[in-house]
Amino acid sequence: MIIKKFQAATENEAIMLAKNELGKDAIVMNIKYIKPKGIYKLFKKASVEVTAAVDEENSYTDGKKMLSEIKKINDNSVSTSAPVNPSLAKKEVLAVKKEENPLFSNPNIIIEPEEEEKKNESETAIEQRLNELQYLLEAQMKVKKETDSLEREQEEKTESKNEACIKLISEKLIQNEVDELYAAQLIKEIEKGLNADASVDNILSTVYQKIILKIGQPKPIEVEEGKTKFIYFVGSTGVGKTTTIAKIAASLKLKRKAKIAMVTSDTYRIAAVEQLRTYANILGVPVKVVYTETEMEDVKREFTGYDIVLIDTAGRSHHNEAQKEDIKRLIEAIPKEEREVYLVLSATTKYKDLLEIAKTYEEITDYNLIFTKLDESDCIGNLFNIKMATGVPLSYTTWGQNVPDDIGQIDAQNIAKKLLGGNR
Ligand SMILES: Nc1nc2c(ncn2[C@@H]2O[C@H](COP(=O)(O)OP(=O)(O)O)[C@@H](O)[C@H]2O)c(=O)[nH]1
Ligand SMILES: [Mg+2]
Repeated sequence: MIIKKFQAATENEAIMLAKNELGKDAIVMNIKYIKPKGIYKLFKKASVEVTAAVDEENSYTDGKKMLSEIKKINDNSVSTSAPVNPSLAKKEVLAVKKEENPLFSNPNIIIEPEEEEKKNESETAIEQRLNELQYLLEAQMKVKKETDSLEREQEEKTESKNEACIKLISEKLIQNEVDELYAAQLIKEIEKGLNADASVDNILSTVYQKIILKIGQPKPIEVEEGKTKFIYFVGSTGVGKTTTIAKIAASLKLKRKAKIAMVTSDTYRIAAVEQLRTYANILGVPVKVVYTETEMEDVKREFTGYDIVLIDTAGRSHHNEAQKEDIKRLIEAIPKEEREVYLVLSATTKYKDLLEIAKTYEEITDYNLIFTKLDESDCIGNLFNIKMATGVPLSYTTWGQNVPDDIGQIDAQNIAKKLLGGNR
């Protein structure tokens, strides 16, 4: 028996989702109406959660074969006869083409994107914390009001109530490592539009919405028909460039059916070339090693007709001028309109260093940002700080070593909730 929950705006939509995924034999076991609580009442609609079940034999249609083997490639210990956990079939699956690579035609190989489930769990936790913050703010405001002198003018009182609430929100942002400068900037911008008698709900949701606007829409890698895009990944050694390339390649290939090739210029360590080659082999995509920028001509010729060429680079020192020139030449070997650059930054790096790296790469090229290792850092204030400092588009975040699961497009709502909702 497979039991799964589906959420949608209406009961019918949720049942349709269940039938689409679990097949026509799915049985609805429970229907729950979910009303958003606390601050979420303001900007979230009520939804319906349907719990549906189906017998295992009926669960997935042909072609929805799965691939879990890829998860082991971080260890470089891939084997086509890896043991299989049948319970993984409970999860959502990705359709995989049975071509190019023997792994893809192995019916025993399972892919298990648990992302959604994990995200839901962590979102509930964040929502709880955000509600806690709201209650805390309200409680503190109440105490303040009670201790205010009765003789004071009403107008003065409401003004100081807003100020006190804003101060607490600002403290929360700073506690989550938002730079004081940007916290102050954010507050200044929202203060102007607030009524003197704004509720705590109202102030909190205004800040929340402002943060979302500041973070902006994600800028992911898009496949454009009839065009080969050359995507460079730059950044310091160990931040997760190669792993991120593997995650993106898997996602573009499996979900978007894109024709992918890989290139590495990280020839300083044999292990680095081998790491990329392993991922490329598993995904069944070609890989080419380049030693100088002149070889990018061969890359262009060889990969004509491909959708996306993902280019791994060596993590060079951003202090070293000669190395900066190397990377600049490599990038400029591809015309501007055919290339994109993604600067990979780790959430575990100190803000001062992140800022310096971001500024150095600004001198080399235009870029988009990827933040890795969110799982290793409690505070994501740095992500917000770097966005505010550079103004460049944010694209992806990664939160673990698992290929291909632990990556997603920047989720502004989630980040705003984390910035406001505490860091436990
Ligand atoms: N915890 C965690 N580890 C990661 C993440 N991304 C990559 N790593 C690990 O960081 C290490 C360096 O990654 P790698 O891709 O080789 O970095 P590169 O030198 O920039 O290419 C490896 O052990 C990866 O598994 C992430 O999002 N979270
Ligand atoms: Mg690497």
